[in-house]
Amino acid sequence: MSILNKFSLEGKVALVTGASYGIGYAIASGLHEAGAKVVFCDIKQEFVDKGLAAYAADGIDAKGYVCDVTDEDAVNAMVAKIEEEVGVIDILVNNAGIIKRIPMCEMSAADFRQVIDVDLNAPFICAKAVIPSMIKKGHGKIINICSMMSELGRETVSAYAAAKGGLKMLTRNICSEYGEMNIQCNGIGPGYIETPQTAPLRERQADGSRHPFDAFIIGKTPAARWGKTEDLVGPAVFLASDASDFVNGHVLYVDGGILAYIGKQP
Ligand code: NAP
Ligand code: GCO
Repeated sequence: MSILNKFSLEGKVALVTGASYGIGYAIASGLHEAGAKVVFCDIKQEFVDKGLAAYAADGIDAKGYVCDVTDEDAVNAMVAKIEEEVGVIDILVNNAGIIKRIPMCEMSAADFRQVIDVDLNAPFICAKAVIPSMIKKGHGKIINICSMMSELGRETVSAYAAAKGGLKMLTRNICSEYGEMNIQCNGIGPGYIETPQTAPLRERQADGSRHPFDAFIIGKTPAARWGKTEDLVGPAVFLASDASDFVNGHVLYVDGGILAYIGKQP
């Protein structure tokens, strides 16, 4: 097989969670361009409809399902429906995620649990739902969308950091348990990416100047810019394809160099 063919996703079925817009949308579009049949889910019908319209406008024949990824019965029902309507899922991208930026001592246990539920429990639920069919088929790729917060902490994101650190370890554990069955589970750790999730950190000040966090991130990133969702597409196609068949339990940080850098000298 030629090296370029190893990157092809022709004939594969890919499920990307929370992919009506943002990082999930870009990754799903890239997997489609590499040949995969794309299926996505979102928690609200309104967003599934918007997602379907956006994919159609980009010439992508995607299938969308309403599903709360924290609800195990709903996830199992969706996976069964996808297998029946589209085929066995070859590639799962656990992308759906939320963040609550609240100082830890002001955060309720209910808020903390909700972040853990969406960002950590849901990837477990979705992976568990697809692995049995992957084993029967003889291969599978699971990509968990991790974060800088899988490695680093910062004020106000205790629940998110706990969940994304846990997701890095869930990634290694899925690799450990199912590597022998030819399932590769890897993570992508995006740096700071321009999406609605990070919009509050980039809001312009009343005088038109940059948000202090925006300036801080540019100073912390050797690439000196925020990431674009397209920056994540090449790494996702690589980890979804046969080209990465001996890469397992790894988190590929796509961060413009943040984790390598101490930050700009004042
Ligand atoms: P986003 O713009 O907020 O999109 C997240 C998506 O997940 C939305 O479509 C959202 O749907 C969906 N979702 C949330 N809860 C869900 C649930 N229970 N069931 C199904 N879908 C659900 O976020 P993003 O910035 O694209 O981030 C995508 C992933 O990358 C997340 O895991 C995030 O933590 C991670 N990440 C982001 C960055 C960044 O800088 N943006 C960096 C590192 C990692 P609704 O809108 O309908 O709620
Ligand atoms: C924050 C951000 C981050 C990013 C991302 C970094 O408030 O610090 O939202 O958590 O979204 O996950 O990789």
